[in-house]
Amino acid sequence: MPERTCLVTGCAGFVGSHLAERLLALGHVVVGVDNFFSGRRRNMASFAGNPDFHFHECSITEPDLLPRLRDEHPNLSQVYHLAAIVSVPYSMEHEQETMTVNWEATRTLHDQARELDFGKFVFAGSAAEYGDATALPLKEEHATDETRQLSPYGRAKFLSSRHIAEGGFGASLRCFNIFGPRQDPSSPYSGVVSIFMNRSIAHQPILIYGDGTQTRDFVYVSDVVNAYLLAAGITGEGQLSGIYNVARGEETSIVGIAMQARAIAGSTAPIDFTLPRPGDIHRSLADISRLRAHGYAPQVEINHGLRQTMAELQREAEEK
Ligand code: UD2
Repeated sequence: MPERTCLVTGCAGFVGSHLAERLLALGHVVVGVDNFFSGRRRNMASFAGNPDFHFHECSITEPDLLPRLRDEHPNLSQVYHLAAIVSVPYSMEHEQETMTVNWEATRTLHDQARELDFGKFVFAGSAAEYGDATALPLKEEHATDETRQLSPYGRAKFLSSRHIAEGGFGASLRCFNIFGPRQDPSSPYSGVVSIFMNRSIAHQPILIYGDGTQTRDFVYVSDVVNAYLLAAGITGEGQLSGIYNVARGEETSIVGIAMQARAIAGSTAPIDFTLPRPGDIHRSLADISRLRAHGYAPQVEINHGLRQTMAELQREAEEK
């Protein structure tokens, strides 16, 4: 079954590891690539020993990566491209490196996939592509050439999504605030959910930047994996083409997340407030009707997702 061999770049990352795990569970052969820049080996623990999983520790900037992998895995015919420099603040300080990894390598992979007649290409876009666009809910067409992206990260993701859409081959998934197990809570730039959960488990105070009324459109990682499968045509009606928002289509305030995290962990530690984080947007909300029209429906409520995340963090804490 030649069409069942997939490349997942960033397979040791937060979302990439969940996607690889699901593809394997569905009977696919997965060729995984990661250079552990931000990915973690332990994210792959549940599938690293699976005989259908073939791991390559290398960078996506390797010029002939796809032809080399195709030589080694002749049935390789699908690409899920998630590997990237994922930190926005890091991208501000390393602009050239971010453009090389997040934009130029994406363009090369996409062009090579087309030249090699791959059947599917799905890319991890980002809400950061909307930059300073303020009209809510955000629709895919709100990110244009005139949009001012606020970071090299956002710019590189925008250029990549546009390249894929204009090429008419494959889909870019513009994911909003993803949360769930395996999101690294240990860096100051980690997602807010993993930070709040981690602190609540440890009965430590939560620190909110600003007054906590800022909102985000949070989406649980398994719903994001569902979106990848839909975009690739593994579920639904066939490979999608173009750009699609992936979110729940709901706003949740940061103080709301803090309260839920404390309640789920049984923490009585205080919530502290400090100055807003420079460059923070106040509200974020996606219009997800374009993907909904293809059958996408987010399944996991925020509170349930928070409980799942908490359970996993507690398991990890007990293992240490
Ligand atoms: C998200 C993405 C980022 C980029 C950006 C584009 C994540 C982790 N980051 O940044 O990569 O795509 O969207 O818009 O998905 N906060 C606190 N206390 C903390 C940590 C965060 O109050 O300890 C606040 C923070 O100031 C912000 C909100 O929580 O208002 C969400 O922060 P975030 O870093 O999780 O995500 P965001 O939306 O800023």
